Amino acid sequence: MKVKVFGDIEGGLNFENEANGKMITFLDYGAGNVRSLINAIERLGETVKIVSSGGDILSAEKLVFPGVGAFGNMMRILNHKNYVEPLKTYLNSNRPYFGICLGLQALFEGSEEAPEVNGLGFIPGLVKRFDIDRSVPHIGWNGLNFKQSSHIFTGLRGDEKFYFVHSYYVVPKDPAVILTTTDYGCEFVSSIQKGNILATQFHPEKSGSSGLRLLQNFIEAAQGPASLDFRSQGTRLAKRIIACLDVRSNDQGDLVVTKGDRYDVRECGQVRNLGKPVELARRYYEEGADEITFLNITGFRDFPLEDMPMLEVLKQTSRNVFVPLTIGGGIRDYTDKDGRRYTALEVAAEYFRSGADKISIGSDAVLIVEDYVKAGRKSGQSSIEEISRVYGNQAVVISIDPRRVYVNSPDEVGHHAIETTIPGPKDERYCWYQCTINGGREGRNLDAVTLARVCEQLGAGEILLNCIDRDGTNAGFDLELIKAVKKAVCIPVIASSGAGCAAHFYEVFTATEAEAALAAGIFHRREVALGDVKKFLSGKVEVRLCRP
Ligand code: 1PR
Repeated sequence: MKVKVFGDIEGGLNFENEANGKMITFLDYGAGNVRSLINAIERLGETVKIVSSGGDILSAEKLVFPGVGAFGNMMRILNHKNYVEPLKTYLNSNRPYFGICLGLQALFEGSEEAPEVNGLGFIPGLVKRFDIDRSVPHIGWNGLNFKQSSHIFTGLRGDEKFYFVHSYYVVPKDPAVILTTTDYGCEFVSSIQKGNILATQFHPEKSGSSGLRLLQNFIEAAQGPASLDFRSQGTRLAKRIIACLDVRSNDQGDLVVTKGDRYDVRECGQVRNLGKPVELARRYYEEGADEITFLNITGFRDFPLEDMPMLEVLKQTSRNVFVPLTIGGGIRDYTDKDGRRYTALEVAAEYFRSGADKISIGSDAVLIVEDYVKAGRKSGQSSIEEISRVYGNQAVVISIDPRRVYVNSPDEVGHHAIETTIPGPKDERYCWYQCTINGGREGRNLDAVTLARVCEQLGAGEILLNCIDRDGTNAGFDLELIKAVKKAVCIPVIASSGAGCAAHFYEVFTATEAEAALAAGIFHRREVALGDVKKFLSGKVEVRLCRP
């Protein structure tokens, strides 16, 4: 470790330097997961110094500015901390700068996301929202069309993919600054360079070994060949393969990865133990997982901020795993035994600080939507609204745990019912998908389609669509459920539950428009390796293949 955490100032991480030598100055304005980027830089052997005053910016040798969250919030904090003028001075001095995501957007004059706030104005142009016939946010692994050469591409092949997560993109007035573009419903600018000022819309710290290489090139000012293809061939967003780790304490008190059969995780009375969370996450990263999801499956009855091992799992995982991490379980308002009230936002903040890129909300989302349906309007204060306001929509995933309820006619219930090709036990031809809470223990009077639709309106950025009927069965994904939910929302949908072989992934990606597919049991039991799923899909479906 080159840095030591000793506190927490205004929501940001505060680090004390322990070593001299090469120093990367790091601008953390206190939103989202910056731990991963610090871990990535340390992994490359560097020391990180966190900016705590405008003077730190002015004296920096190399400045890295990661941005997560919302443009307006970011600029307000930069203004409040008096960082804007030092940043402008630093940029004008042409010293090395690496901006990531909002750290790219901040360089521009302003953004449609917050028209009332000025950007740094270093690069003439604006930031615009995607207006495309595709799911927004643009989430996942996409490629680069190279417009010019740069030392940051040294050693990279031309066809590698990087992790994007954003709803806005930059439009520079001067095309000479464009390094790469990416295609997603339109061709947008995915990285820029002006002298020593570099910035990417994608997240190198979340882009596996390709991203680490790019960061290393920036840090070392690398010189050397890159096998780049300057013919613009177009890029495609990859379908994501996600490994899911359901985590809980077993009867001996050890935190284990478990796996249910239709949500029942016990076998002969004992909680199934399929491995250790940190080790398994690392294995899946090395096998090529595009994301890792941890679900604290007893979070509904425990309080996550007292569940330090889970936070520790995230911290340890983010040291070695450089793809996005999602964490779910217990994200809701909570009052502890001493009567202190914690908001869901505070719980989420702790997860982000510990290394999560996204949080997923299960039970609380159902209760929020029930209230919304009853009141006929938004409260403006739900966990979904509050967390997405501070950390951005892309950081909020809704985990749905539905089960089929069969009916003879769609008019029999006031829910979104579908005609099904899998008839019910009494030969019923219709079903609706009932939402459940508390790990499937309690069914509610709400259907999954309505839940997904309302959560999108409240600010959720993605749907993790489980299915209790298929969970742990190896029978394949519930395609009818996925199609019904996908049709109702514009945000990405992760298909989950039931994967039993590589062909099931092909099926879900060709029969539905799901952007990602998640599996647990087949990977934990080593029935199919994650890398083999990718190999099977390669050439048939766009996937990210890892660097050897
Ligand atoms: O309600 O906000 O506290 O969140 C709790 C979270 O824990 C929810 O996301 C809920 O889905 C999850 N959860 C609760 N109980 C269980 C359980 O299994 N008893 N796990 C549970 C849900 C479902 C999937 C699973 C896929 C793939 N696990 O995530 O990984 O079904 O499995 P497969 O490939 O083996 O078929 P809150």
